[in-house]
Amino acid sequence: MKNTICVLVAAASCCGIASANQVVNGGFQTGLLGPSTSTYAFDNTMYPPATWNIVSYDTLHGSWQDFYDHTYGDERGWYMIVNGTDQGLGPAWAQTVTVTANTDYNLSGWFATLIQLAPASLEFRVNGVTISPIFSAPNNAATWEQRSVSFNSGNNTSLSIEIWDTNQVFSGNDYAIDDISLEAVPAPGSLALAGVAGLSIMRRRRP
Ligand SMILES: [Ca+2]
Repeated sequence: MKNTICVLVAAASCCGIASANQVVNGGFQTGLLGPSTSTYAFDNTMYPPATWNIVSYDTLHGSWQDFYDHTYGDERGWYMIVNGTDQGLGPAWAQTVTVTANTDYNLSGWFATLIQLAPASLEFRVNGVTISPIFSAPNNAATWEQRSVSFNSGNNTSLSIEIWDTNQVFSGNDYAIDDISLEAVPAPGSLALAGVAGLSIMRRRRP
């Protein structure tokens, strides 16, 4: 039994399955949105609602605070800024990712508020279906905070993972996103290991 456990641990660690982020350019370090998409409009002023841009420090809008990204916290970093929608629309951010079927995943992102006024009410969704309670962007401006949710991939091998804004407030409701991550948890090797460990405990309990 011990030999079996060792093999499973080695297999999990050698392949790096546990730590692979399925989101491409989730830190926006290309300076571009792609391959992610948004149903909002790209805008260089950021004054209209339902707009986005990718910035390094200057958040463009005259009333918003300027600050560095979450990835580096200095001039090397890039992040997405969003002027929240006041009319519904689809996801502010979305990306279609490859997943393993029937696997638990943790979806997370770092969020900041651009102006301390009506913080955005956000949701994580998969294929348009809500998988998280509504969560608020940080109350204070220019402070990065992580939000996350876990879900099971079901029968899917490809999913659209999405961030939706449900606030629909015109004034305020402006936020930033960085370092979006989708990782399998626990690793397939750990799941098998837990199964083996459970079997071992059951056997010990038998008289
Ligand atoms: Ca970044």
